[in-house]
Amino acid sequence: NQKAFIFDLDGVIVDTAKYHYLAWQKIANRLGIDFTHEHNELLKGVSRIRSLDIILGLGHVQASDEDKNAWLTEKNEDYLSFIANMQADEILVGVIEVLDWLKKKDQLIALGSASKNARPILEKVGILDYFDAIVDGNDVTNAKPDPEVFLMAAQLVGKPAKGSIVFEDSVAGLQAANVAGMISIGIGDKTTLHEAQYNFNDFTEIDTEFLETLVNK
Ligand code: G16
Ligand code: MG
Repeated sequence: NQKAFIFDLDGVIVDTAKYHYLAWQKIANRLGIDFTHEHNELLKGVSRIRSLDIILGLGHVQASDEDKNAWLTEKNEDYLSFIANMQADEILVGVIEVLDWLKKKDQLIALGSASKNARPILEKVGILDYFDAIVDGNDVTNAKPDPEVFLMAAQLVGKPAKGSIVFEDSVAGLQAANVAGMISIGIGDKTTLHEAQYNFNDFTEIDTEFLETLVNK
């Protein structure tokens, strides 16, 4: 048996949410918008442009397209400087063990991320070669919770949606996986991620016995 195992990036493979937060906070603060860690939860799995709209909405700030474009560019430049020196030690716990097991069992591994910076991040942390397919924010037209990103990933590795597995840390991402008819696995807080079919706090809680059942489903 061979299945497509599709991984989200931010919050699943690496903890880049903190860098997104720092970059957005700088812009929010300048505009006098209070942008807390709780607010940052709203941006998980959400595209860059939609993230800015959410932040501006929090502060009831109206802006021209010109201003918005300038802020989007600034945010990404700051984000790029934060991720510039990322290394393997920023891979979240248990991820490598799961990737290694899947490779050993000849399973298909794909990335399904909203980020336009996904490839350079995988490269920096040294795990690009594990992936049989990568679908990121540059490839899709419809952002999560639209299932496009995951459907494209399964298609690229030649597997049907049914039986494909998605690891996600965001509500929007889990909704996308469920709409796609895939097996959704929430990584993180179970209460927030109650729409997942299975929940784990992190990858150290996922044992090979469970992975084996997914392969044989
Ligand atoms: C990620 C993050 C989001 C971020 C989005 C776009 O998605 O969770 O917070 O806004 O990518 O990132 P970028 O600005 O780098 O294109 P995912 O799907 O990997 O969790
Ligand atoms: Mg994520």
